[in-house]
Amino acid sequence: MEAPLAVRHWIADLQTVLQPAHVHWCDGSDAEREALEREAVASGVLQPLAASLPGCFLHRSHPDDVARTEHLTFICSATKEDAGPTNNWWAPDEARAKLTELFRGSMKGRTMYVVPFVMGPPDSPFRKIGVQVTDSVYVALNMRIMTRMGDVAWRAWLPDGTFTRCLHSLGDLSPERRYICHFPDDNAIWSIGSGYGGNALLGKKCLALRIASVLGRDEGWLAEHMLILAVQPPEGRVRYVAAAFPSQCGKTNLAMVVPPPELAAKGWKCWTVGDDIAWLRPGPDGRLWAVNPEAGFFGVAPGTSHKSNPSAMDSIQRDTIYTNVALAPDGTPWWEGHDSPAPDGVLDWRGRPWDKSGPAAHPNSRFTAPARNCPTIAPNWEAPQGVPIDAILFGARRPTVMPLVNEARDWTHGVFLGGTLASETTAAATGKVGVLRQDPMAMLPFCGYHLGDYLQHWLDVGAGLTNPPRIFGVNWFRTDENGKFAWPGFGDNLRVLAWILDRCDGNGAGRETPWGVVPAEGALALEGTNVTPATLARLLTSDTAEIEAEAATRGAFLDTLGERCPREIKAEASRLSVAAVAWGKSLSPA
Ligand code: GTP
Ligand code: SPV
Ligand code: MN
Repeated sequence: MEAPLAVRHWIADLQTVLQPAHVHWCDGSDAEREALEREAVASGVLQPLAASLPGCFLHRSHPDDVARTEHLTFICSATKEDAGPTNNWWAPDEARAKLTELFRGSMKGRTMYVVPFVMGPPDSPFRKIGVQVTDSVYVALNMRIMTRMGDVAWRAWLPDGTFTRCLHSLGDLSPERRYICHFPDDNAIWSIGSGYGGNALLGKKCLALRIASVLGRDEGWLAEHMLILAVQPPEGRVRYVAAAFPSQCGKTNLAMVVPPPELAAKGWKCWTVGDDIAWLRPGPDGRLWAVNPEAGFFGVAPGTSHKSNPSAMDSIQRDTIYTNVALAPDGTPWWEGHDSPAPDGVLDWRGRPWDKSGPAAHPNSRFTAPARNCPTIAPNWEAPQGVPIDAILFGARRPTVMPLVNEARDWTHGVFLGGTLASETTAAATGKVGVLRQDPMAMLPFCGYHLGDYLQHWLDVGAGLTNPPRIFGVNWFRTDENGKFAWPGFGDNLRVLAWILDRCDGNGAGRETPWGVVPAEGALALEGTNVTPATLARLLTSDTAEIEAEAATRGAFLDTLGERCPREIKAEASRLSVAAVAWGKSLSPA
């Protein structure tokens, strides 16, 4: 099928700048996939894996190109104020001039792949269209898994002809000449110098979050860094939960949660709708409806095993691209936290015999697998209108302070809790790991405009909902006195979801704290775990002084947003510290 004229003109213009040796228009067919895979194997970009893993390949990225680079990511809005204090801003003209220099001739001797794609189900009224130009066959093959790629995009072309122009080149892969630039006013993304993940698969964080968040602001919806999960309590109807956790904080795992034996025996069931991004819209019924814009999982490999995430393990047995994992001599991938210990003779993520001086697999090594491979994919995961959300969760890595679960008083309180979320940094982005930072709604690296406006937009969307989801905080990462995780996590997180859904129904016993309501004693089912009621009580408690300090930190963060931070949200920070003091007094009768 022929591309629309606007696309053909754009590509012709790009050809003169990029000067590729060949142009390949991707159609998305199986024959094309096989041809691209052969090409990638011949050039050493991909390595076929064991015959027991049909259609699976290993890719080793450049060792300086293994994660998102937030300091090289820019929002090029008309003014710095539009990008806000949390984004790197670059004046659009300057950014374009600098990058044009780098793009000029960058595809000499290379093939330029034109990758049309749809974000969202192609028959969804909420879909968005992108066209990515790239000189990376790895990126083209990943986009084929992560999006609906090929001629389908021409068939799903929007009536008004809008599409996101996504320009990508590996350049020379030097971090010195790496820039990931977003032009929200032009609906365009320019990325050069990286072939990895969110830097290079432009449909994902660049389009579906940074650009889409701006489209959502203008069109009345929300683009969020959230998983979407379907849960059916015994004899109940199917409920839907959306959860925002920062990168590497458990979205894929919760999206694929498997009920622990005790809950499975009672009849609990779960299905996956999405594992990383949700587009949320108010529906005509006054509820919030969620669509997963992606078609695959770009999941964290380390820690993934049949024990922790059997659904993910089943999803990655075929048609999967593994990036920066270790390689066993039998041609199967390996990583820390895999089912079995490291086999003898394993090659590390750089392809060298593993000398055990560091991890064998890179901590941000990943698998790219089609969502349809997932045994727990929800039958309605591609529903054009999405699924109606009952509960929104905000969660993060917090060894202390934040309770295992807490229920926000109301939408505004929930927007405050989510909007001032803090978490320890992880290997998903370059930089130090384990540093506590404010990551509002898990969107710090992904919101394409001023965060104060973003919080206001959340309030506005909430005000338009007659039946809004309830909002909760969760924290799977509290540690005990030995620094070990005190909550078993993974499948057992469904125990927390069970209480959350009970609360949504007006049931579930709770007790008031400054964080909102937490489960009352005995309200959270523990049989089958080794968690004692005393441990649970500790998981649900925060020290008064800690809460006060947390309120101050959150308030100070909101101050950095300046005038654009909604007053109601700032007031919540003061309210939290007052509540902490009052609560402390009520606990110590002296
Ligand atoms: P991104 O793809 O970067 O957005 O990450 P994500 O939010 O999908 O995180 P993911 O589910 O891949 O988990 C990241 C890491 O956290 C993995 O190493 C998991 O094993 C670990 N993890 C996930 N859920 C839990 C949990 O409930 N408890 C504990 N202790 N660890 C968890
Ligand atoms: C994340 O960092 O949140 C990811 C991986 O999901 S990436 O695609 O690199 O953004
Ligand atoms: Mn993510």
